[in-house]
Amino acid sequence: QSFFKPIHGASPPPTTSRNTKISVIGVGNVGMAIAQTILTQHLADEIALVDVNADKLRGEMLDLQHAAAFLPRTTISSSVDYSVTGDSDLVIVTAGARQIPGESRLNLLQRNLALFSKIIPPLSARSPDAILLIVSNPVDVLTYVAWKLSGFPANRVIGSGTNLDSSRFRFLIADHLNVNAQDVQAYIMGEHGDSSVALWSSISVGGVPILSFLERQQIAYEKQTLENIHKEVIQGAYEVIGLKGYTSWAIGYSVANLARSILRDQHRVHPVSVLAKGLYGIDGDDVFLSLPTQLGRSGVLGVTNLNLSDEESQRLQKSALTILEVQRQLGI
Ligand code: 6V0
Repeated sequence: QSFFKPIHGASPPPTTSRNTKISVIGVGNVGMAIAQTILTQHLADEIALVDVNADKLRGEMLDLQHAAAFLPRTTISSSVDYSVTGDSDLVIVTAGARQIPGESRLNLLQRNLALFSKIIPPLSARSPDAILLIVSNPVDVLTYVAWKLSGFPANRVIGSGTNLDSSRFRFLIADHLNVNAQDVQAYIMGEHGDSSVALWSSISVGGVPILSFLERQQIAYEKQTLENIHKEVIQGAYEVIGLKGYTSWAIGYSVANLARSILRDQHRVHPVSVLAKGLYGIDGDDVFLSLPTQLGRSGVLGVTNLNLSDEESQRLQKSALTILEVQRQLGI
C-alpha cells in the first residue's frame, strides 16, 4: 500500500496475522439480521456470506459494505461458491427451504435435509476447525443432521435452540414483574418448538428464587398464570410471523450473543441445542436438544447440572422423544 509511507526502520507487517472470520449461510431475513448485529457489535474481522440467490446475495453484500463509514472495519465478502467461507472460525447456517402452502412439516424437513447434504460437506471441508452454529428449522433435528454430515466432534456443532425462547421468556417475566430482563435468570429447555420445557423451579430475579419468594410473601399465583407465560413464549414466533411474515431482530441478537460467547471465550451459560445423550436422564439414541450449556472458544465446554423438578424432568424426556420420533420418520 503506497498511501502511507513507512516510518524509518519499521519492521515488515507480520505474515501470520489471525483474523476472526464468521460465515453466514443464507442471506434471508434471519441471516441478514445476524450479519448486521455481528457487524455493529464488531464480533468479526471478516464476514463471508453465501446464498443460492446470486443477485440477492450481491445486493445484501453491497448494502452492508456501503455502511462501512459508520461501522468498525470489517471485510465483507460473498459468493455462491463455498470457497469464500474458507478458514472460518464460526459458520452460522440459516439457509432453509420455505414451507409451500399445503406442504406437510415432514416433507419440508425432507427438503431441508437434502439442502443440508449439499451445504454441510463443503462447509466442513473448507473450515475443518470451525464451530458450526445451526439456526435453520427444525433446529434440533437439523443440528443433529449437521453433526452427522460434518463429522465434527459434538462440542463443535451447536443449534441456536431455545436461546431465543429463553429470551422471550425472560422478557415476559420481566414485563410481568416490572424488572430488567437482564436480571431475570430463566431457562426454556428441550425442543425449540411446541414441546419446549419452562424451568419454573430455577427462575430467579436479582438472585432471588422467584417461586419461593412468591410463596414467602404469600402472593397467590396460579399455576395457570405460569403456564400461560410459557404458552405465550411458544406462540411468540407464530404471532410475529403472522404479523410481519418472519422473525428477524430477536434471533439476530440472540445468535450474535452466542457468537460473542464462543469467539471471545466467555464461558457463559446459554440454553442451546447440544448432543444430550447421557444427560438429564436422556439415554438411548443420539438427540440434540437445548440444555443450559457453557460456551467458549472450543464450542461446548460443558452442560450445567440443574436441579429439575420431577415434572420438568419428565417433560424434558418427552421433548427428547418428540424430536427422536421425527428423526426416525426421516430415517436418519
Ligand atoms: P428466508 O428469508 O427464506 O431465507 C432463507 C435463505 O436461504 C434464502 O435467501 C435462500 O435463498 C437461502 N437458501 C436456500 N437454499 C440455499 C442453499 N442451498 N444454499 C445457500 N442458501 C440457500 O428465511 P428466514 O431467513 O426467515 O429463515 C431462515 C431459517 O431460520 C428458517 O429455517 C427459519 O425457520 C429459521 N429460524 C430459526 C429460528 C431459531 O430460533 N432457530 C428463528 C427464526 C427463524
